[in-house]
Amino acid sequence: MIVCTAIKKVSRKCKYAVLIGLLLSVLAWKASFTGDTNKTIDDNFAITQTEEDKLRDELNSRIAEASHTNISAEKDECPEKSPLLVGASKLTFESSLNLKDVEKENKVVTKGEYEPSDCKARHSVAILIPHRNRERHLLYLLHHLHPFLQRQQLHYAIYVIHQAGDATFNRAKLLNVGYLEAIKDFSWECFIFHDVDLVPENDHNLYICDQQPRHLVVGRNVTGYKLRYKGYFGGVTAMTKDQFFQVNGFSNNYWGWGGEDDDLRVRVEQQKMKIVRPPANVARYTMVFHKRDSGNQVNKNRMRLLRQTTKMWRVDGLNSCLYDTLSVGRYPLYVNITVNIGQPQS
Ligand code: UDH
Ligand code: MN
Repeated sequence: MIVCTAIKKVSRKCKYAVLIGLLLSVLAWKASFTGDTNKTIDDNFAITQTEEDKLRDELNSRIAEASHTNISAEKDECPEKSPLLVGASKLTFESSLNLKDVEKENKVVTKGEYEPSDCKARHSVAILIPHRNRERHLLYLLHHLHPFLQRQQLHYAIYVIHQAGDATFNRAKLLNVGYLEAIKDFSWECFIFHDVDLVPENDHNLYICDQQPRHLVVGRNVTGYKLRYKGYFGGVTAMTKDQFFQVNGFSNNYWGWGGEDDDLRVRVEQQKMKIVRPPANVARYTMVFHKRDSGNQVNKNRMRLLRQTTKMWRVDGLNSCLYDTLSVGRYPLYVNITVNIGQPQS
Protein backbone atom coordinates (compact mmCIF):
# COMPACT_ATOMS: atom_id res chain seq x y z
CA MET A 1 0.00 0.00 0.00
CA ILE A 2 2.77 2.44 1.03
CA VAL A 3 4.74 1.40 -2.07
CA CYS A 4 1.75 2.06 -4.33
CA THR A 5 1.19 5.58 -2.96
CA ALA A 6 4.92 6.35 -3.48
CA ILE A 7 4.71 5.20 -7.15
CA LYS A 8 1.63 7.37 -7.76
CA LYS A 9 3.50 10.41 -6.34
CA VAL A 10 6.51 9.73 -8.60
CA SER A 11 4.39 9.36 -11.76
CA ARG A 12 2.56 12.61 -10.97
CA LYS A 13 6.02 14.27 -10.69
CA CYS A 14 6.98 12.69 -14.04
CA LYS A 15 3.90 14.15 -15.70
CA TYR A 16 4.90 17.61 -14.43
CA ALA A 17 8.44 17.07 -15.69
CA VAL A 18 7.20 16.09 -19.16
CA LEU A 19 4.91 19.13 -19.29
CA ILE A 20 7.70 21.49 -18.24
CA GLY A 21 9.98 19.84 -20.81
CA LEU A 22 7.45 20.45 -23.58
CA LEU A 23 7.01 24.08 -22.51
CA LEU A 24 10.75 24.64 -22.64
CA SER A 25 11.00 23.10 -26.10
CA VAL A 26 8.28 25.41 -27.40
CA LEU A 27 10.15 28.41 -25.97
CA ALA A 28 13.40 27.20 -27.48
CA TRP A 29 11.71 26.75 -30.89
CA LYS A 30 10.31 30.29 -30.72
CA ALA A 31 13.74 31.59 -29.75
CA SER A 32 15.21 29.87 -32.76
CA PHE A 33 13.77 32.65 -35.00
CA THR A 34 16.43 34.97 -33.65
CA GLY A 35 20.16 34.82 -33.19
CA ASP A 36 22.49 32.11 -34.50
CA THR A 37 19.81 29.59 -35.20
CA ASN A 38 18.15 32.15 -37.39
CA LYS A 39 21.32 32.45 -39.51
CA THR A 40 21.37 28.74 -40.23
CA ILE A 41 17.80 28.83 -41.46
CA ASP A 42 18.55 31.90 -43.60
CA ASP A 43 21.54 30.15 -45.14
CA ASN A 44 19.44 27.14 -45.98
CA PHE A 45 16.76 29.40 -47.42
CA ALA A 46 19.40 31.27 -49.46
CA ILE A 47 20.45 28.02 -51.19
CA THR A 48 16.86 27.14 -52.03
CA GLN A 49 16.28 30.67 -53.33
CA THR A 50 19.25 30.47 -55.74
CA GLU A 51 18.02 27.18 -57.11
CA GLU A 52 14.55 28.55 -57.46
CA ASP A 53 15.86 31.61 -59.28
CA LYS A 54 17.76 29.36 -61.63
CA LEU A 55 14.68 27.29 -62.32
CA ARG A 56 12.57 30.39 -62.85
CA ASP A 57 15.15 31.86 -65.24
CA GLU A 58 15.24 28.62 -67.17
CA LEU A 59 11.47 28.48 -67.31
CA ASN A 60 11.25 32.08 -68.45
CA SER A 61 13.70 31.54 -71.24
CA ARG A 62 11.78 28.43 -72.32
CA ILE A 63 8.54 30.38 -72.37
CA ALA A 64 10.22 33.14 -74.37
CA GLU A 65 11.52 30.52 -76.81
CA ALA A 66 8.14 28.84 -77.06
CA SER A 67 6.26 32.07 -77.64
CA HIS A 68 8.84 32.96 -80.28
CA THR A 69 8.06 29.77 -82.20
CA ASN A 70 4.35 30.01 -81.47
CA ILE A 71 3.88 33.39 -83.01
CA SER A 72 4.78 32.06 -86.45
CA ALA A 73 2.27 34.57 -87.79
CA GLU A 74 4.58 37.25 -86.46
CA LYS A 75 7.76 35.82 -87.99
CA ASP A 76 9.50 38.17 -90.39
CA GLU A 77 8.39 37.78 -93.97
CA CYS A 78 10.77 35.74 -96.12
CA PRO A 79 12.96 37.91 -98.35
CA GLU A 80 11.50 38.92 -101.70
CA LYS A 81 14.17 36.86 -103.42
CA SER A 82 15.05 33.61 -101.71
CA PRO A 83 18.76 33.39 -100.83
CA LEU A 84 18.52 29.60 -101.26
CA LEU A 85 18.11 29.55 -105.05
CA VAL A 86 20.86 27.81 -107.01
CA GLY A 87 19.77 28.35 -110.64
CA ALA A 88 20.09 25.61 -113.26
CA SER A 89 20.84 22.19 -111.85
CA LYS A 90 21.74 18.89 -113.39
CA LEU A 91 18.84 16.50 -112.94
CA THR A 92 19.44 12.83 -112.29
CA PHE A 93 16.92 10.01 -112.54
CA GLU A 94 18.41 7.05 -110.69
CA SER A 95 16.66 3.75 -111.28
CA SER A 96 17.64 2.75 -107.72
CA LEU A 97 15.66 5.66 -106.19
CA ASN A 98 12.82 4.62 -103.88
CA LEU A 99 10.09 6.39 -101.92
CA LYS A 100 11.62 5.68 -98.50
CA ASP A 101 14.84 7.49 -99.52
CA VAL A 102 12.90 10.49 -100.82
CA GLU A 103 10.94 10.58 -97.57
CA LYS A 104 14.18 10.52 -95.57
CA GLU A 105 15.56 13.41 -97.64
CA ASN A 106 12.42 15.43 -96.88
CA LYS A 107 11.73 14.99 -93.17
CA VAL A 108 10.64 18.63 -93.01
CA VAL A 109 7.58 17.80 -95.14
CA THR A 110 4.50 16.49 -93.33
CA LYS A 111 1.42 15.17 -95.09
CA GLY A 112 2.68 16.68 -98.33
CA GLU A 113 2.91 20.16 -96.82
CA TYR A 114 5.80 22.45 -95.96
CA GLU A 115 6.40 25.97 -94.70
CA PRO A 116 9.73 27.63 -94.00
CA SER A 117 10.60 27.53 -90.27
CA ASP A 118 12.64 30.72 -90.08
CA CYS A 119 10.44 33.16 -91.99
CA LYS A 120 6.84 33.68 -93.00
CA ALA A 121 6.29 32.52 -96.60
CA ARG A 122 5.03 35.17 -99.02
CA HIS A 123 3.06 32.67 -101.10
CA SER A 124 0.81 29.69 -100.42
CA VAL A 125 0.73 27.27 -103.31
CA ALA A 126 -1.07 23.98 -103.98
CA ILE A 127 0.59 21.74 -106.58
CA LEU A 128 -1.97 19.53 -108.35
CA ILE A 129 -0.76 16.47 -110.25
CA PRO A 130 -3.16 14.37 -112.39
CA HIS A 131 -2.13 10.75 -112.17
CA ARG A 132 -2.72 7.17 -113.15
CA ASN A 133 -0.17 4.41 -113.48
CA ARG A 134 2.92 6.65 -113.51
CA GLU A 135 4.43 5.78 -110.12
CA ARG A 136 8.05 5.99 -111.31
CA HIS A 137 7.48 9.47 -112.79
CA LEU A 138 5.78 10.58 -109.59
CA LEU A 139 8.77 9.43 -107.54
CA TYR A 140 11.24 11.38 -109.72
CA LEU A 141 9.04 14.45 -109.57
CA LEU A 142 8.68 14.33 -105.76
CA HIS A 143 12.44 13.82 -105.43
CA HIS A 144 13.18 17.01 -107.38
CA LEU A 145 10.15 19.15 -106.61
CA HIS A 146 10.25 19.12 -102.80
CA PRO A 147 13.75 20.61 -102.43
CA PHE A 148 13.05 22.91 -105.40
CA LEU A 149 9.96 24.38 -103.69
CA GLN A 150 11.73 24.61 -100.33
CA ARG A 151 14.54 26.60 -101.93
CA GLN A 152 11.84 29.01 -103.11
CA GLN A 153 10.71 29.44 -99.47
CA LEU A 154 7.08 28.70 -100.28
CA HIS A 155 4.28 27.44 -98.10
CA TYR A 156 3.12 24.57 -100.31
CA ALA A 157 1.36 21.23 -100.46
CA ILE A 158 1.45 18.56 -103.16
CA TYR A 159 -1.81 16.85 -104.18
CA VAL A 160 -1.88 13.83 -106.45
CA ILE A 161 -5.30 13.24 -108.01
CA HIS A 162 -5.48 9.64 -109.01
CA GLN A 163 -8.09 8.47 -111.53
CA ALA A 164 -9.59 5.17 -110.37
CA GLY A 165 -10.56 2.47 -112.87
CA ASP A 166 -9.52 2.09 -116.49
CA ALA A 167 -11.96 4.33 -118.32
CA THR A 168 -10.42 6.91 -120.67
CA PHE A 169 -8.14 9.33 -118.82
CA ASN A 170 -9.36 12.90 -118.18
CA ARG A 171 -6.53 15.19 -117.10
CA ALA A 172 -8.64 18.36 -116.92
CA LYS A 173 -11.41 16.91 -114.78
CA LEU A 174 -8.84 15.50 -112.34
CA LEU A 175 -7.36 18.98 -111.99
CA ASN A 176 -10.81 20.43 -111.27
CA VAL A 177 -11.22 17.79 -108.56
CA GLY A 178 -7.79 18.70 -107.16
CA TYR A 179 -8.76 22.36 -106.90
CA LEU A 180 -12.13 21.62 -105.25
CA GLU A 181 -10.55 19.23 -102.75
CA ALA A 182 -7.48 21.33 -101.93
CA ILE A 183 -9.52 24.41 -101.02
CA LYS A 184 -11.26 22.29 -98.38
CA ASP A 185 -7.87 21.96 -96.63
CA PHE A 186 -6.61 25.53 -96.84
CA SER A 187 -7.33 28.75 -98.65
CA TRP A 188 -4.43 28.31 -101.11
CA GLU A 189 -3.80 31.53 -103.02
CA CYS A 190 -2.13 29.90 -105.97
CA PHE A 191 -2.56 26.62 -107.89
CA ILE A 192 0.03 24.91 -110.07
CA PHE A 193 -1.45 22.39 -112.54
CA HIS A 194 1.45 20.01 -113.07
CA ASP A 195 2.06 17.03 -115.37
CA VAL A 196 3.71 14.18 -113.52
CA ASP A 197 6.52 13.74 -116.03
CA LEU A 198 7.82 17.32 -116.28
CA VAL A 199 10.69 18.18 -113.96
CA PRO A 200 11.77 21.84 -113.67
CA GLU A 201 15.47 22.37 -114.33
CA ASN A 202 15.99 25.82 -112.84
CA ASP A 203 14.73 27.06 -109.47
CA HIS A 204 14.52 30.63 -110.74
CA ASN A 205 11.35 29.36 -112.41
CA LEU A 206 9.22 30.47 -109.47
CA TYR A 207 6.12 28.44 -108.61
CA ILE A 208 4.03 31.48 -107.79
CA CYS A 209 1.03 33.24 -109.29
CA ASP A 210 0.70 36.70 -110.77
CA GLN A 211 -1.89 39.25 -111.84
CA GLN A 212 -2.24 37.13 -114.99
CA PRO A 213 -2.27 33.34 -115.52
CA ARG A 214 1.24 31.99 -115.95
CA HIS A 215 2.54 29.25 -118.23
CA LEU A 216 5.73 27.83 -116.77
CA VAL A 217 6.87 25.45 -119.55
CA VAL A 218 8.49 27.41 -122.32
CA GLY A 219 10.84 24.58 -123.26
CA ARG A 220 11.17 20.86 -122.80
CA ASN A 221 14.26 18.77 -123.55
CA VAL A 222 12.22 16.62 -125.96
CA THR A 223 11.24 19.60 -128.13
CA GLY A 224 14.61 21.35 -128.13
CA TYR A 225 13.45 23.74 -125.38
CA LYS A 226 11.14 25.55 -127.81
CA LEU A 227 7.53 26.49 -127.09
CA ARG A 228 5.48 23.71 -128.73
CA TYR A 229 3.26 26.22 -130.53
CA LYS A 230 2.09 29.78 -130.07
CA GLY A 231 -0.63 29.75 -127.43
CA TYR A 232 0.47 26.46 -125.85
CA PHE A 233 -0.84 26.45 -122.27
CA GLY A 234 -0.16 22.86 -121.19
CA GLY A 235 2.25 20.91 -119.00
CA VAL A 236 2.64 23.25 -116.02
CA THR A 237 0.50 26.33 -115.43
CA ALA A 238 -0.07 28.67 -112.48
CA MET A 239 -3.34 30.45 -111.71
CA THR A 240 -4.61 32.14 -108.58
CA LYS A 241 -7.60 30.70 -106.78
CA ASP A 242 -9.68 33.60 -108.11
CA GLN A 243 -8.44 33.46 -111.72
CA PHE A 244 -9.26 29.75 -111.91
CA PHE A 245 -12.65 30.32 -110.32
CA GLN A 246 -13.36 33.19 -112.73
CA VAL A 247 -12.94 30.93 -115.79
CA ASN A 248 -14.99 28.15 -114.12
CA GLY A 249 -11.90 25.92 -114.11
CA PHE A 250 -11.22 23.40 -116.87
CA SER A 251 -13.87 21.76 -119.02
CA ASN A 252 -14.84 18.29 -117.70
CA ASN A 253 -15.54 16.96 -121.18
CA TYR A 254 -12.10 16.26 -122.64
CA TRP A 255 -11.60 12.50 -122.42
CA GLY A 256 -8.28 11.21 -123.78
CA TRP A 257 -5.25 13.16 -124.93
CA GLY A 258 -5.29 16.79 -126.12
CA GLY A 259 -7.39 19.93 -126.30
CA GLU A 260 -8.11 20.57 -122.61
CA ASP A 261 -5.17 22.96 -122.26
CA ASP A 262 -6.26 24.93 -125.35
CA ASP A 263 -9.76 25.07 -123.92
CA LEU A 264 -8.37 26.66 -120.74
CA ARG A 265 -6.48 29.21 -122.85
CA VAL A 266 -9.75 30.17 -124.58
CA ARG A 267 -11.47 30.61 -121.20
CA VAL A 268 -8.63 32.79 -119.93
CA GLU A 269 -8.55 34.95 -123.04
CA GLN A 270 -12.30 35.33 -123.02
CA GLN A 271 -11.97 36.85 -119.53
CA LYS A 272 -9.50 39.35 -120.98
CA MET A 273 -6.64 37.80 -119.10
CA LYS A 274 -3.27 37.49 -120.75
CA ILE A 275 -0.98 34.48 -120.37
CA VAL A 276 2.52 35.37 -119.20
CA ARG A 277 5.68 33.24 -119.15
CA PRO A 278 9.03 33.39 -117.38
CA PRO A 279 12.12 33.92 -119.55
CA ALA A 280 12.94 30.97 -121.82
CA ASN A 281 16.31 30.37 -120.18
CA VAL A 282 14.67 29.52 -116.83
CA ALA A 283 11.32 28.01 -117.91
CA ARG A 284 13.03 24.75 -118.91
CA TYR A 285 11.86 21.22 -118.14
CA THR A 286 13.10 17.69 -118.58
CA MET A 287 10.30 15.35 -119.57
CA VAL A 288 10.85 11.82 -118.31
CA PHE A 289 10.60 9.72 -121.45
CA HIS A 290 7.35 7.85 -121.97
CA LYS A 291 5.14 6.39 -124.66
CA ARG A 292 1.44 7.10 -125.08
CA ASP A 293 -0.45 5.50 -122.18
CA SER A 294 -3.15 3.00 -122.82
CA GLY A 295 -6.44 4.61 -121.85
CA ASN A 296 -5.30 8.04 -123.04
CA GLN A 297 -5.72 7.86 -126.80
CA VAL A 298 -5.91 11.06 -128.84
CA ASN A 299 -9.26 12.75 -128.28
CA LYS A 300 -10.89 12.93 -131.72
CA ASN A 301 -13.59 15.29 -130.41
CA ARG A 302 -11.20 17.93 -129.25
CA MET A 303 -11.59 20.34 -132.18
CA ARG A 304 -15.37 20.15 -132.03
CA LEU A 305 -15.31 20.80 -128.26
CA LEU A 306 -12.92 23.71 -128.71
CA ARG A 307 -15.33 25.43 -131.07
CA GLN A 308 -17.97 25.35 -128.32
CA THR A 309 -15.86 26.66 -125.46
CA THR A 310 -17.02 30.26 -125.67
CA LYS A 311 -20.62 29.25 -125.21
CA MET A 312 -20.11 26.25 -122.91
CA TRP A 313 -17.60 27.53 -120.34
CA ARG A 314 -20.25 28.89 -118.03
CA VAL A 315 -22.00 25.54 -117.57
CA ASP A 316 -19.07 23.15 -118.02
CA GLY A 317 -16.35 23.44 -115.40
CA LEU A 318 -15.92 23.68 -111.64
CA ASN A 319 -19.66 24.25 -111.20
CA SER A 320 -20.56 21.00 -112.99
CA CYS A 321 -17.71 18.75 -111.84
CA LEU A 322 -19.29 15.57 -110.44
CA TYR A 323 -17.13 12.86 -108.87
CA ASP A 324 -16.91 10.34 -106.06
CA THR A 325 -13.93 10.61 -103.76
CA LEU A 326 -12.91 7.03 -103.03
CA SER A 327 -10.06 7.80 -100.61
CA VAL A 328 -7.89 10.61 -99.31
CA GLY A 329 -4.46 9.39 -98.17
CA ARG A 330 -2.24 11.83 -96.34
CA TYR A 331 1.19 10.35 -97.03
CA PRO A 332 4.43 11.99 -95.86
CA LEU A 333 5.24 13.56 -99.23
CA TYR A 334 1.82 14.13 -100.83
CA VAL A 335 -1.90 13.97 -100.37
CA ASN A 336 -3.36 11.27 -102.61
CA ILE A 337 -6.96 11.69 -103.70
CA THR A 338 -8.32 8.66 -105.49
CA VAL A 339 -11.44 9.56 -107.38
CA ASN A 340 -14.08 8.08 -109.63
CA ILE A 341 -14.73 10.68 -112.32
CA GLY A 342 -16.98 8.52 -114.49
CA GLN A 343 -16.48 7.97 -118.19
CA PRO A 344 -17.21 9.71 -121.49
CA GLN A 345 -20.90 9.94 -122.46
CA SER A 346 -21.87 7.78 -125.46
N1 UDH B 1 -1.34 11.01 -117.12
C1 UDH B 1 -1.21 9.95 -116.24
N2 UDH B 1 -1.54 8.71 -116.63
C2 UDH B 1 -1.98 8.44 -117.88
C3 UDH B 1 -2.10 9.51 -118.78
C4 UDH B 1 -1.76 10.78 -118.39
O1 UDH B 1 -0.81 10.12 -115.09
O2 UDH B 1 -2.26 7.29 -118.18
C5 UDH B 1 -1.10 12.40 -116.65
C6 UDH B 1 0.34 12.69 -116.29
O3 UDH B 1 0.38 13.66 -115.28
C7 UDH B 1 0.86 13.21 -117.60
C8 UDH B 1 -0.30 14.08 -118.05
O4 UDH B 1 -1.44 13.34 -117.65
O5 UDH B 1 2.05 13.93 -117.44
C9 UDH B 1 -0.32 14.37 -119.55
O6 UDH B 1 -0.33 13.18 -120.32
P1 UDH B 1 0.88 12.75 -121.26
O7 UDH B 1 2.16 12.82 -120.52
O8 UDH B 1 0.56 11.43 -121.87
O9 UDH B 1 0.87 13.88 -122.38
P2 UDH B 1 2.08 14.25 -123.33
O10 UDH B 1 1.61 15.36 -124.18
O11 UDH B 1 2.32 12.91 -124.18
O12 UDH B 1 3.36 14.43 -122.60
C10 UDH B 1 1.48 12.54 -125.16
C11 UDH B 1 1.85 11.16 -125.68
C12 UDH B 1 3.26 11.05 -126.07
C13 UDH B 1 3.44 10.12 -127.20
C14 UDH B 1 4.86 10.10 -127.66
C15 UDH B 1 4.99 9.51 -129.03
N3 UDH B 1 5.76 10.34 -129.85
MN1 MN C 1 4.10 13.62 -120.85
